[in-house]
Amino acid sequence: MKKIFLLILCLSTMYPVVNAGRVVQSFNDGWYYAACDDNRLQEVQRHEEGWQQVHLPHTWNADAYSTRNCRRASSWYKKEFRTDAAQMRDKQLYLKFDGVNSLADVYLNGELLTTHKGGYSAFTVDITDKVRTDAPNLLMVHVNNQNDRIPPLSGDFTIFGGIYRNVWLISAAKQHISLTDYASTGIYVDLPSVSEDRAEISVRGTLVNRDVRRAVLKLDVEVLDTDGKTVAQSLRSVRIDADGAFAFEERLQLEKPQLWSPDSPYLYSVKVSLKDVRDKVLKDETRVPLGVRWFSVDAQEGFKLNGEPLKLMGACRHQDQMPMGIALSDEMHRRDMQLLKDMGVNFVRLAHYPQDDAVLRACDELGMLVWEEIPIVDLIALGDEFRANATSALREMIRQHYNHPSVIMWGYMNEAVIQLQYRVKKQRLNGFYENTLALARHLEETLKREDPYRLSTMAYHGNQIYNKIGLSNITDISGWNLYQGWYENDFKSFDRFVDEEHRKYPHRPLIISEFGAGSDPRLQSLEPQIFDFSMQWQQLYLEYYLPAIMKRPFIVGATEWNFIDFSSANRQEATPHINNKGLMYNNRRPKDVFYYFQAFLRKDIPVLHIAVDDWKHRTVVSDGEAVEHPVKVYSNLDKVELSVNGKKLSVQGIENCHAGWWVPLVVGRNTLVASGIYQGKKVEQVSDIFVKMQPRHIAAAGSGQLELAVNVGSNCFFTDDKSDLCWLPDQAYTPGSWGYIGGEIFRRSPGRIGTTAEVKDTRNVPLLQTKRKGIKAYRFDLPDGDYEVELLFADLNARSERVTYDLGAAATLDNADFRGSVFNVSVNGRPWLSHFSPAIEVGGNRCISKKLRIAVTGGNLTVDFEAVKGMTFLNGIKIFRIH
Ligand code: GCB
Repeated sequence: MKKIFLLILCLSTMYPVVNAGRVVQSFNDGWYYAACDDNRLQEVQRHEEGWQQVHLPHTWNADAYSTRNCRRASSWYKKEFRTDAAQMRDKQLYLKFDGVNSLADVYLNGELLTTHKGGYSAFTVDITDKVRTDAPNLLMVHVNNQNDRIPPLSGDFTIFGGIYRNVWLISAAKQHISLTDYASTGIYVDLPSVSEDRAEISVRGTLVNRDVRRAVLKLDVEVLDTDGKTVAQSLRSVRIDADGAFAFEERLQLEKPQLWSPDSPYLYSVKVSLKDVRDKVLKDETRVPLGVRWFSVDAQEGFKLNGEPLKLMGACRHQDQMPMGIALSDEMHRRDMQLLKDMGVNFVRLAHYPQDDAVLRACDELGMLVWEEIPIVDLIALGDEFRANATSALREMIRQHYNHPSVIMWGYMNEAVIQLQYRVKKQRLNGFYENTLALARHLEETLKREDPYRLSTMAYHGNQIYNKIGLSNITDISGWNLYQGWYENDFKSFDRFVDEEHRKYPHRPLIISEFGAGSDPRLQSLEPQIFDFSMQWQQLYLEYYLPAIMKRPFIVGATEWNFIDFSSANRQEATPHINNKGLMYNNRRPKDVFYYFQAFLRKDIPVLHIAVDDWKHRTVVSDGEAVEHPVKVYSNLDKVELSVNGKKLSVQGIENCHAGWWVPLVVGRNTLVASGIYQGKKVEQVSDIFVKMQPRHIAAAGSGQLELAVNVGSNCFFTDDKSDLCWLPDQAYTPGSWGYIGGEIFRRSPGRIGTTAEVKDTRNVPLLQTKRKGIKAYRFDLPDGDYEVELLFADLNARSERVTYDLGAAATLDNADFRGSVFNVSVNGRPWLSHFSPAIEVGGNRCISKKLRIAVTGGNLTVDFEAVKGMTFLNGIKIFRIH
């Protein structure tokens, strides 16, 4: 034993394994950031002040979650670093930026080395000839997230600025695999012919020699299996001239390959290494993943992977997380893909831009098929510059993610003409359509030239314009973003739309690239309505869509919008700055409906979920009698039994992955147990809900504690998530109880309650977004005593700015433009607010609360409203018993 060890030691000193190959180091530490909107390097260099030390990844827009005015401007990053002469000997040095949003000028020691346009792909800079070895180097990066020539020009997501992905320092030997080919790996693996029996593998790439001498190298291309065993290999010598490049293509074969699929994501790797022929020194080596699979798409039969039909079912994914915006770590990206996989999807649309390589790598490993796209969203700019930037974004995406077997389709436009109707005069529309078409044709051509093996796609909004102008004729697959039953119409219009589309264009493969509905856990409803943001409407919507998609074989696949609640600084609605169509909250806590997807998509595990996580704390209205509340279970079992507080309710068959029970509830904790059988074994889930009782007939309820709040003009319970106070859905007054008298529900547009406009000065935005207009009175029949009554108002009609700058109520009232309301309010016949105008007092779309303490003697508390100008209205009312 000892002898063998000695021998190995001797051999290894005689023939040392020399590795002069590349070293890739993170370059994320020791940066400084300044929010300085000045693009002149010298000026900025002079500033000593205002620099803040940061660690990458970094964004300066973490405030996008709380304001629509987040910073779209320039900022600077700087970092000092040292290199010594020995380190640099025979080396090339590169910086690789994985993502800088949106424009980056990179300066080293005062010299501009490169400008990169586009915020969602990587770029590399060769700094070899510019680094100093005798003094510290100063790297400065000017970043701008506002540019009208770089896609996206528009879009429902925040354009977070910053160096928000990793930066790497790469040191390579003079002879190496190209690192500057659009920041790709420099290697492209194709499968020109592939079957279960044999895979023909082509490995292309470019080798560079940055030396002053000609190089003679051994190029070794190997295919390794998961155990690291070489299963195919090609070896050859190459000569590269001084300061030259060499393009190679090697062909290898694999017999009886293990195929890659969502169920069995077997990954080979392709290892490419370069050695000096004479001294055997390893000059460079890199590995890229290889998944052996083939796929096709057909308008009638849908998608096939490895010859087998596979319905593509998944979700779209934006990349932000509160509070770090889009500056996510690799672990967070991977976690998201794992969550998607856990939910059971086989397909993800990376919308609306190329995402971190960690995402793609995770998809390869987990077996998730990918649609990736560049960010041409809603609008395109005329002119060559936009076209050039879009083209390079496409080329970068394709080259950088070429070797990920998970990717099956590249996209390049989302709802490309949706903004034109608002922004462009009718007579100029055709010109814009022509321009969009020309760009699409150019990008399609570029895409196919770059990658003849993948499918092309784009997403349209549910409008015939794409068919009319011919945009839907260009790609291999048509993507439709369809929101029937959310933004418009009803669920059934979805069926009509897709059936009609398929009838008219039977040869076009069709994907539902988006479908979704918003939800806010503070809003719950026993009578959910379209666009009310209640959790229940989102559930109904998705419970309709999944089977409708599944039962149509011509629908190739579908991606729900969106996997997470995501940041969209300009969005208003119930949760301003957040698009809340997620199946998960932004912190990645699943909404109940996540489990509907899981039950629908997974058959390999039992799914049994009592859908009460989003509504754990309930307030029910009762005069002491037993109250039954709806409880739903999401499951993939055949039948499920539910019990509450130890009492069995019933066994119900599961249809469309859910069943519902009316559950008798008691005040306080209620323990629910769901159980069923999966593959002969019992499965069970336990959940609690907590109940508070609110009397219907307050007068008869005696003189106990009383706090009753009403979400006036709404069908929803609204729970203030900071105080847990529940504002009950509105109701008409009936004697002995409480409710409104007169008026009607306010609708900003027909069919939808309330408004989507943001209401300021409140955390409880949706409570203020609904109201009752033309209201005559609000009445509570209650025991005598001392009460506090609170009224909530927000004038949702007034033009806020003009009103706030008016100098006096009288002036405003006379102003013809003033659309706000003015009214008188009295309580139990006593005048309270005279000529009251919420808009004059605080401005339109702002919350104003009025409280009054009053002794009630006649058995009721009645608030009367009388219009002076415009209409009376009320958004919320609360009474609280003091004594
Ligand atoms: C769409 C867009 C997407 C939006 C989504 C929505 O059609 O493609 O970017 O976020 O609708 O939620 O309205």
